[in-house]
Amino acid sequence: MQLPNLAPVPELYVSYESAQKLKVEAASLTSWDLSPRQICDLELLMNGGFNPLKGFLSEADYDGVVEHMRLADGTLWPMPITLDVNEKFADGLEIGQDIALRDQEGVILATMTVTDRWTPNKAREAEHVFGADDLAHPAVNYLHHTAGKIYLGGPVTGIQQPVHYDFRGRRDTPNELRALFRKLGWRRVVAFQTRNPLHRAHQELTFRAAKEAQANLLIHPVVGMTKPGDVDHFTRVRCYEAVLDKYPSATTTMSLLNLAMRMAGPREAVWHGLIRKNHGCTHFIVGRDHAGPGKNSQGQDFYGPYDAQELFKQHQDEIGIEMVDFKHMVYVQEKAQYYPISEVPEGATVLDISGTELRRRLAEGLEIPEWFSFPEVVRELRRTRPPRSKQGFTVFFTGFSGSGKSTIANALMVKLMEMGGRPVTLLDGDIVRKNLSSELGFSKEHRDLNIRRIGYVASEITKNGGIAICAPIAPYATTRRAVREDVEQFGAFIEVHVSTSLEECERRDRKGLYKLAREGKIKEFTGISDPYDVPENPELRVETENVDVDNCAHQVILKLESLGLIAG
Ligand code: PPS
Repeated sequence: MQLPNLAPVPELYVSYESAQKLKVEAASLTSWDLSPRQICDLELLMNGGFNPLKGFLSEADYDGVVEHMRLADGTLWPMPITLDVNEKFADGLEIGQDIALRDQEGVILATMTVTDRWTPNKAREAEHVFGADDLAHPAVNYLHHTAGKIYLGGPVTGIQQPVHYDFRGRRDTPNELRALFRKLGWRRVVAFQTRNPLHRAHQELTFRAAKEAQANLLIHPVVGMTKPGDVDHFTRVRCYEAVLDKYPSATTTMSLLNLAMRMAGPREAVWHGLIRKNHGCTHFIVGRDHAGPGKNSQGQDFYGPYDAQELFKQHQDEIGIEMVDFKHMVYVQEKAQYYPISEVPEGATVLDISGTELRRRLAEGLEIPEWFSFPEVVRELRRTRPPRSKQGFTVFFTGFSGSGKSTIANALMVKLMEMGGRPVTLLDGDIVRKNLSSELGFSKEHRDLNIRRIGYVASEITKNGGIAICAPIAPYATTRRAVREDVEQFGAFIEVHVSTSLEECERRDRKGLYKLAREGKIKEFTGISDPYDVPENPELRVETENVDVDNCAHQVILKLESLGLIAG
């Protein structure tokens, strides 16, 4: 293996003076507001992390990458880095036109000359790049549901780096890291890629990798976009900082990488290798199931456990970085020490805690032993992931007007307030319509907007550890599902169908609205002249016809207890 050439990698930025000029000129160009993923990609394009790419892929490069992992000129590149846009934006463009690329606040980060515009075959991209056109794969799901229909390609001219307000001192461009290694005299550097908190086993394996490669160690965690559901990067970086103290500072450093991962297993490993090569590293740790996306829709792993290592090995020379294979480390009780699983002494007691088991212990507030992790790391994780009985959640009642939703929701609120511990907010249908949604009517579009607003507020409350109780009619299953997805990013979502029949609601007619609806004096009335999708799998269905309100609210409390959301 050659020693690294620590000369700078080419960047796509123009000089400071040219950037100031270009920024003014670019203000009058047609501009595209970049998505969070595109901002990550653009940052690594501009700073040389994706060297040798000079911009978003052209159609010929894209085809080569998708089919053979190679750009049109034959250079190895495994991941399509494409600028996806919507049809409306693409239709307004001419080939050869310059466009401005803006971040989400509207700051112009770069310009791009559009040389290519095409409609990609997304199923083919999914099959080739991710191994299957299966929506259980997060990047395939993104491809079909988030990415725009049209791709634009062309060279990029960098004006400024995306702004980061967090952990600024820990972020380095490839050239900054190269300069650091030069300055420190680090000739051999092994990079460790991670999207998870580091525990003792990781420390052991990185120690071993550095020793094996006779290299210094770069802990290089991804803080851009990782797998949905991962521990957020703020928490992780606080955890990494705690662990960094346990490494000898003369041999180890940490830098944050603003990469948007795709969880593409083998192809991703090759991509990660190229990126680390650009950051001046000579060695790269590739693990079992590297960048694995989990199970497919058939319940099987997308990739074999060693596919990534094999593909990496095949292309190692071309990548220009040497693979150090990740050893699965386990704790041997009798020796009070970590060993690679293949070297465990015979008959010894092996201890291990899987990611799933760790999440369970955190969720239930159970012990996490010192042999497994560092107390500082566990403390950080517990702060972010309190046990379920201290997390926020949303109870979402749905049912016909007059079904009893508001009455049960009120009773539930009072019971939860009696228990104390978490703030409770009631977002009742009528109250929301007086405040949040006062300008809305009852068309499908307006109802959807109303429910999405309720969902947004509920998800914020849930995120911040509170209890949101919602009680709208919410007649459409798709909208309820969207709200569930919003909330479940942060905590539990309990859908309660108040299943009072339409006949009973109409018989009660507490507000006299059914009569008016029958007479045609209120239009689009749910159940009479507007549809209601009965929830198929709510967490709970409550009957109100022969059951009193207190009992209905109690059923919800029991459900919450059984889910561990309130202490029994
Ligand atoms: S929705 O569909 O979820 O946005 O409805 P929601 O915000 O819960 O509002 C329902 C309350 O508004 C009154 N109302 C109507 N309901 C249904 N259809 C029509 N056309 C309508 N017009 C007014 C009704 O009193 C509902 O209150 P609840 O509390 O559900 O009885």
